[in-house]
Amino acid sequence: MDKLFRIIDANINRASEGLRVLEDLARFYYDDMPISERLKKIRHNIRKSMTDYLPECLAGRDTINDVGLSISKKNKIDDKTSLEELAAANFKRLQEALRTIEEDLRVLGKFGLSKVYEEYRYASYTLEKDFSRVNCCLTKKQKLNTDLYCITAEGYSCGRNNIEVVRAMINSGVKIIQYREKEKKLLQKYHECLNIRELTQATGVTFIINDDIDIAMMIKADGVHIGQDDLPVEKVRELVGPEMIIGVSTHSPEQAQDAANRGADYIGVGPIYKTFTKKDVCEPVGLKYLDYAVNNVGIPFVAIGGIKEHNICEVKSRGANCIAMVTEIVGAEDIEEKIKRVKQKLSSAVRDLS
Ligand code: TZP
Ligand code: MG
Repeated sequence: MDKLFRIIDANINRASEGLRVLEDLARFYYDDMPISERLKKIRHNIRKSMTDYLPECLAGRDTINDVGLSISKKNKIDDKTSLEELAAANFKRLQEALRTIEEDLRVLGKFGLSKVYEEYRYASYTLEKDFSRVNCCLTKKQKLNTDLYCITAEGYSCGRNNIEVVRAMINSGVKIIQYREKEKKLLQKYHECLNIRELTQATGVTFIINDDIDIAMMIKADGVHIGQDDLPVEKVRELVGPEMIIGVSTHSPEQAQDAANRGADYIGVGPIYKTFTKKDVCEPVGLKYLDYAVNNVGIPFVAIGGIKEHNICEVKSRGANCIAMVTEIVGAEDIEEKIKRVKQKLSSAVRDLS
């Protein structure tokens, strides 16, 4: 029976090591202390609950004579190519180890303690789900982390089609593109989006679709952008799932908080200045709402509306990290030159803290 303690000892170590890997990912990579603390608590409890049997565990330990040691050293399936894989493998390691402990304790007649380890295993399933949410949020934040957000509008593109315009945007290093077309038929929009998805996928550009949730899902866009009169954010989330970015246009602090509470990943803040590009848009909300967003909105936001090369520094220096433009880019004589100048202005603008 003491050999069972050898198994239990190995699995306590296995579970603790798996937890440590996950804990450090949560703490140092995802900057998520609550998840890291929950993992740490389980790690401590897994050891603490076995304190009474520590002598038996140590007596059973015999690493040098472990017949499986050379196999696990050579094992190639342990190679991980992504953090998702690393996390998944360590949660599996943890759950398998807990299951083994649980079963062996039962054979040893320690039913109460076995139940305790069963509880840890259940807790680990919930933690795995919460952990994947954190990973998903970071991935989305990284996809939104850029200074210039370009939006299509063929009617303002001086005879160029959306695909040509998108190519120019990508060539100039734009990292987020939104497809926005109010007049076209669904089928035509679908084909254009399919084409743009290929171009953006190949170049690592984030692709967001305005209004058409169905197209966004079909072509596996990175996100959808909706307005105040569209479906509620939480209902859109039910449709698109946790990984897709949801952006919401907002025009007031109340709308901003509402969108964030409902689970939007970012909001549009505007119109900052007068714009004629959007048909049913409200009067400019000006820099006041922008100031509010800079100081009070906990999710990423994009300043939009009437922003041009000549006023972009004003918006940037108020603290807007990401700025959206439609006509200034798509209507430029030379789109690539325009983006280059706008990007230079954005990188030279300094934050005005007065
Ligand atoms: N949402 C708020 S203002 C606006 C949208 C889509 C239009 C912005 O267009 P432009 O040409 O950059 O002023
Ligand atoms: Mg809309």
